Amino acid sequence: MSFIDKTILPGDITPRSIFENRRSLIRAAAAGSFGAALAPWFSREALAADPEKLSATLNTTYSSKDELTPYKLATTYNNFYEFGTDKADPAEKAHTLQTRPWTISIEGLVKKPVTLDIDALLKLAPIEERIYRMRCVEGWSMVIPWDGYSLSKLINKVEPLGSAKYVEFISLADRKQMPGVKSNIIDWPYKEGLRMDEAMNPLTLLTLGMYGEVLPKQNGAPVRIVVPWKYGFKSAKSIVKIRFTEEMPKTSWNQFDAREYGFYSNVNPQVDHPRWSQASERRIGDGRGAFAPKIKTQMFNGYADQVASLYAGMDLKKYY
Ligand SMILES: Nc1nc2c(c(=O)[nH]1)N[C@H]1C(S)=C(S)[C@@H](COP(=O)(O)O)O[C@H]1N2
Ligand SMILES: [Mo]
Repeated sequence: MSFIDKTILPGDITPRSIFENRRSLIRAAAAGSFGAALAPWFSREALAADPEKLSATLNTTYSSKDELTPYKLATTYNNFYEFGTDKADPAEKAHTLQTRPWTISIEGLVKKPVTLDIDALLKLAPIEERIYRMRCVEGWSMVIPWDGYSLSKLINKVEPLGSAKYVEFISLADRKQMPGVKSNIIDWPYKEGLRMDEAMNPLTLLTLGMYGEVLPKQNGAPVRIVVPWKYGFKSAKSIVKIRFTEEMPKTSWNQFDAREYGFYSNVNPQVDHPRWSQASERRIGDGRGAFAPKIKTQMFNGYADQVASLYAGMDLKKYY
């Protein structure tokens, strides 16, 4: 099982779940309201019984002016394979995730390895809100106000050694809390990684909340990474470990299929996924659901000014 079921024919670039959602969207359209098609758990109350507010200041320098994806869609249309492969699974099933107590250990090639608990992370630096465009490798995108601070602030505290060239992010994998971990679609735990300069880029966000509240479980509570110029799968959820390494770390999707999911995975409309084009995307929740027209995908997801220099001289067709 991949992000897109391999039974889809090469010419059919419609993500299966969008296709399946069409039925309910058609029903909603017929009923004249979106609300008519909502599942019982599709309510704010069911999603976050007591959402904890975060005080965050909007960072206008790094924020997109695009229209926000409605909270309900951003929290009910998710990829979080630890809770199943259907877009609706995480919102339905992630309630079993225990987000407190939670610690994250920072280890490997650093002078000051440390284990921090979630409250320490919340206090480590002032929380900013960043409105980022997020582009999934499957061809859909969202615009989400994330709350957190640059990962570089945490990295600087642990003082990486000169030999540290990469950073590895490791998600929780606990069968007792995460029903999807019983299946072996990928080699758990979910692992992702960045080159050191990518991890230090101010856009790379250590993320503790969204829409001014602590992260909902389905979005990777209590702490995740967000890397807006890369395909969504680089933004690992519910992380428990950050490791500094000399070698390029093996990542879950790259191990699953190296031809389809490279290490860099920068959003690039000129480099097609082996089974579909990446030239355009559908913005989830622009009011037209699955019928949203395709919009052109931008190089580095529109963040070229901030990140293109990281890849100067690299053949991005080779290093996809
Ligand atoms: N641990 C973990 N992190 C993950 C995933 C996952 O399955 N497991 N899915 C990725 C993918 S493919 C995307 S598009 C984003 C989705 O984040 P969102 O649900 O908050 O929008 O999370 C990424 N991080
Ligand atoms: Mo994704």
